[in-house]
Amino acid sequence: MNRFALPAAALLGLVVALPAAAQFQKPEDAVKYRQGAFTVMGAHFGRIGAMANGRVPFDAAAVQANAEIVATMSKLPWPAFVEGTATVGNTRAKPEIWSEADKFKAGAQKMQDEVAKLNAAAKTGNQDQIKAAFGAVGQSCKACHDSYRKE
Ligand code: ASC
Repeated sequence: MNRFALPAAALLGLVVALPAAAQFQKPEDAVKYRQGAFTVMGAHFGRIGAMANGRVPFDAAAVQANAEIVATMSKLPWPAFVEGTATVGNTRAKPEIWSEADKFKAGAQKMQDEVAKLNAAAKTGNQDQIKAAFGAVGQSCKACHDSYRKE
């Protein structure tokens, strides 16, 4: 391990643990951050979907690489749902995200859990397991979109 590895890990832990609002200079920055995280996650999830649905040939290594990225990205958007950012910029976030914070948090956790299972399935290379896990992740995405995202 190089001499920067430990301080870098400690810094990442600190950043993740900081209060949400303190991580963003402006409300707009929080909106852009969470949208960016979801965009990257969706792009890589979509590449797995193309293989799960047979639109492009199955490639176990590509599934693994994309699932790893989805797993990392799935952890990032949540601190960016800063209180008071339901009307900022072009957000489609509904106010229920904050008025039903416990339910929103549970949905976010469910998605991360299903993504972790997809990542585990990806490592097996088993297409049936990957397809099943892909479907469960998609449902967990949709559940929150239905309740907490505007049209
Ligand atoms: C995707 C993607 C989503 C989810 C959702 C599942 O590929 O970008 O937001 O699946 O459409 O219903």
